[in-house]
Amino acid sequence: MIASHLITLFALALAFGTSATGTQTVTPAPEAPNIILVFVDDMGYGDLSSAGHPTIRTPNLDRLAQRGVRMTQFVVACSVCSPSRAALLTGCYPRRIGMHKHVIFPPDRGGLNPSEITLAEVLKDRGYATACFGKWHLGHSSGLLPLNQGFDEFVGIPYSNDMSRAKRSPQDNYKYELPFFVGNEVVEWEPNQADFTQRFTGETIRFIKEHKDERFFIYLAHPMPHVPLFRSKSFEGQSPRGIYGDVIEEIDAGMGAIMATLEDLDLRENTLVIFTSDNGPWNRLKLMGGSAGLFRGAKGSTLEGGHRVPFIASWPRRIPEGSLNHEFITAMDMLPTLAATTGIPYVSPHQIDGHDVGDLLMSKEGARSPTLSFLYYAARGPLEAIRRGPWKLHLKNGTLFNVEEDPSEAHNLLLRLPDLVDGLRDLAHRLDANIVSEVRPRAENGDDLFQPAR
Ligand SMILES: [Ca+2]
Repeated sequence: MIASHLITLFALALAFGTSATGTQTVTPAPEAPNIILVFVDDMGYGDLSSAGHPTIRTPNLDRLAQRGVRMTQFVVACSVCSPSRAALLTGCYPRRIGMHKHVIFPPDRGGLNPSEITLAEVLKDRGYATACFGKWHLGHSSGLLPLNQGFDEFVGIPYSNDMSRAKRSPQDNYKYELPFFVGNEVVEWEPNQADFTQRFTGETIRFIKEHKDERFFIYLAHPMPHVPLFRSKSFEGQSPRGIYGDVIEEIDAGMGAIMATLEDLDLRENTLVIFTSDNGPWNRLKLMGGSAGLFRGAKGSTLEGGHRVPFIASWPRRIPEGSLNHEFITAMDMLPTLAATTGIPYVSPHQIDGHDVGDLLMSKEGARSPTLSFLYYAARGPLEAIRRGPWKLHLKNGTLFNVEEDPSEAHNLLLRLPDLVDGLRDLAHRLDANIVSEVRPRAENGDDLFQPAR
């Protein structure tokens, strides 16, 4: 008995170490998967044919869902780009890490603090080759780019594709040009955006081929369908939904090419592919924006349409085919969940907000959401709503909805359940105060980039 304990302890001592980033260095289990995390920009819950869109065709994404699970109650942590991406990659509320105040613009010298631990750093410490292709939007000063946050490779743009002179009239006199990066170097200014979807799909396929004998993690953050919309010649005028449909169909075709590459290399069975979006559709832009389906609200709103986005996960070795799961999960769950797929749970050296939801993705009998309460922070930072179980209270106007019975947030129950409203309001302020009391600062400028957080 004692001897076996000693052997176990010795084995653990060999398996664990601590890296420069402060995460555990762990040798992944033999069955640890490759991971491809696709995070498209501003695509709505209703923009897939499998979600009921009548005129956008997404056969490849529909097939991906058939070979995996669709989570119908997945939310992002913020309804705009930078905070949403910060939460996905760190497992934290943007508020906790100082990334809650709207998106990063070209003159901004700050960004995600390098002292935060990203999903890429966690997986890199577990032996993965890591790459970020597409849009970053977590800081573009030196020291804040993907190569400083755990990625071995970065090919893409540092912020949104509309922070550019493309499609702006000369009268606009827009000051900033869009740079295109390879690693830490700008290799182009004002790149041809019509190439974007194919280019980032191509980089993904190249990286898979180059690292087929290792484990890899690819974060494919397509800049589309954020406006201005662009697609390559061969997709022009293809979709009855117009240019927005063309753009989604090109992303879908790219997913088909990536999946075919995995099949060809015999990697499909042990690659976990996740497809989701950073926030709801930009419906202010009318036909240039997508659809949130039956949800009310859109990008920039704490109504469900801003936070609830498509979520598909496929890993043939572990996720039963054709699964549909209604449990509540969040983008902050991705870091602990994906880390745990490597065989050993992730123990963060500092407070994070996400949970390991692997049992839900894998449809384990009786598995329930570990997220008891979720706070909805507005695009510019303030707390606006709370969800607990099926209940969602909007703090500003005091509206209360049961978002499982009433996903469209159409039937306000405020007057029928006043005690519940008071309880939820108290809880929201208590949880928020807790986070605020432990805030870790974002990086503010070049000089401070490498200073510790506290
Ligand atoms: Ca976005």
